[in-house]
Amino acid sequence: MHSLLSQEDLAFKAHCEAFASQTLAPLAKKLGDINDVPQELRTCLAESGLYGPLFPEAYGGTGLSAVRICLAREAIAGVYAPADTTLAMQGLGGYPIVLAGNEDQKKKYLPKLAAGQRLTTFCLTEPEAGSDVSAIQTRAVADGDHFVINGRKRFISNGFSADMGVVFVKTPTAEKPNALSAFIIEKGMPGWNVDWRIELMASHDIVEFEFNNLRVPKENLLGPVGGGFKLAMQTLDLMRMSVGAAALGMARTAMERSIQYARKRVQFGQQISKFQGVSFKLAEMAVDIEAAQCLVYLAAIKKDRSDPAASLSSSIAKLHATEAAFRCIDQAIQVHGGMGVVKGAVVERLYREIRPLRVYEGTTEIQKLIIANHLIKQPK
Ligand code: COS
Repeated sequence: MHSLLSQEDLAFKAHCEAFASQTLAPLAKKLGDINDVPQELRTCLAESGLYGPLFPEAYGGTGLSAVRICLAREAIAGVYAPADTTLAMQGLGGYPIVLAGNEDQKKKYLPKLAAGQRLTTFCLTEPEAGSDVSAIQTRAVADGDHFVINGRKRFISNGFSADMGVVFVKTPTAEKPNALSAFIIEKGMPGWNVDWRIELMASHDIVEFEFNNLRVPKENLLGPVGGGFKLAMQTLDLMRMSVGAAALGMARTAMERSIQYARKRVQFGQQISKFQGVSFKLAEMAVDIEAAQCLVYLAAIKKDRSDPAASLSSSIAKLHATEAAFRCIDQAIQVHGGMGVVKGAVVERLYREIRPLRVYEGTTEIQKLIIANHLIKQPK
């Protein structure tokens, strides 16, 4: 598996793992369940070097690298999910600017995001537009040298803590009534309003925005009018594989904990790892994890090579890795028995944390739709 990665990527992987165990794990213990991004976590991530692969070198990053984004998420997600969410949101909110920003926008925003001085978010989902992105109802209307945005954006991760974001809104024209456009928005703009702090099954900074006459300068239009749908899809193409990487990290933590527990727990006069019913579960986890790792790394390598099949592979990796991780964590609880369902147990926490990954950035069913569309469209 490691032979898929370059020496430099392996060194980055080791760096991420050391950061996760030596710096992040103690901070996770101290901060516990959080539904915002406290300053300590901001500083810790800013100093970690993990934002680097999200941004080109010219704008303060270490060079865009899907492989390294995945390695970073794999290393930290099983240790502290809120840190992983913050890293992911910096990608979801930053990558549209990398892709479609003009020089002024890139210079203004990207170095601060790369340095972790500002946190960003990605405002796509709405109450009536989740899987069906084209059903977005939030609208932008031109008004002098501004656009005025009205509407609601639901399930916006890091929405409470974010200093800025990228929002996707309808900008209908006679020829394209469903055209979407993207804008860079900033906290403090008149009309930026967090209406509802949503509580999820696992702790998470996630909100619903109500944009009430949000006034956005025209220079904050990101890419062309009508270019929003493709920009959102291209961003998800990169980030979905990294959801798979996060799931992989969570599954690995669950397997490691299960191995430790099965070795030490004694029942019927022997370690439970000696029972096939238990050891086979560990074997099945290892198979699931290795397959997920292959798919995630393959998708990321394709992305970094600008292979047109990267979008298909990203959906395959996300689908398999999140489903496999859910199976692994469920089995990990089974191995732990009663101790697995005690509130605060690592596998209990992972069980709550993994579940949303099968939903967000496109449900498993949406990934199947995308995969099937690719297959059907492929020339014979
Ligand atoms: N990259 C570039 N362009 C893309 C693209 C991609 N990955 N996917 C689609 N497009 C283009 C298509 O080529 C098509 O272009 P033309 O109009 O020029 O032909 C256009 O976008 C519309 O594509 P399509 O007809 O496939 O759009 P649909 O409305 O059927 O939606 C899905 C497609 C379902 C794939 C999309 O809505 C989706 O990804 N939904 C899930 C959204 C999601 O992940 N939500 C979670 C929110 S983030 S937490």
